[in-house]
Amino acid sequence: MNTSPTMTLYTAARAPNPRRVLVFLAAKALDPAAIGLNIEQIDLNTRQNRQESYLAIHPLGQLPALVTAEGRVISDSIAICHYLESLYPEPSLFGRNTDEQVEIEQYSRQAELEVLFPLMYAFQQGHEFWADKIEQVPAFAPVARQRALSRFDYFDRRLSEQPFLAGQRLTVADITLYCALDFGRLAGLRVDEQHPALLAYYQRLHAQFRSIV
Ligand SMILES: N[C@@H](CCC(=O)N[C@@H](CS)C(=O)NCC(=O)O)C(=O)O
Repeated sequence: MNTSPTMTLYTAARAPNPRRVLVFLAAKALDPAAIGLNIEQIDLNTRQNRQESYLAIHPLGQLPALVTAEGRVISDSIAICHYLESLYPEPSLFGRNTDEQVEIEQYSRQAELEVLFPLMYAFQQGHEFWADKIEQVPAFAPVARQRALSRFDYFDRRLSEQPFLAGQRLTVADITLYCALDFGRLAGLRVDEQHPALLAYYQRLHAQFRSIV
């Protein structure tokens, strides 16, 4: 067992994109310490992500970022997940063949673009956490929330047909949708009984991943 950290993952508590990586690790049953992965918390509240020391790692000042054992910086959550999948291929969360990969990519992008990103905008534009950090346009928050909500019917239908977005097993697409739905609690949009299959799916994944923040 490797016990000395060789990689560093920069993360921020409760932020959905770094959480995607942490949930990805958990879904692969990878213990960060056991694989030599050091987890470093960056405080978004004190704008630690905008300090020179962090900007030297990720020039956009975003979380997550991974510094590999070779010193390479990977500065996007899904790119980091791809890298981790290359190191630890099983269970495959990106798909084992072209058919699976295409299906997973489609639902990953839809979960990200149609639910996660609108909820991130709703949070940034409407939540007091961001009030002293960016110039907010609060009227945009409900518009963005409505955009995410308008996609729930689509995902609810899909999940009434099978347990996971891309079929019978959990993939990276589910990790994105779960992290988005859970982040909805902060962004002011909760999935409820109007979308029973989506709600049951969220509760199932939440039971598994609620402690990963
Ligand atoms: N596409 C990027 C988005 C990263 C992102 O927007 N991260 C947020 C946290 S969830 C962040 O760092 N926000 C702080 C800021 O932009 O100042 C990824 O998935 O890694």
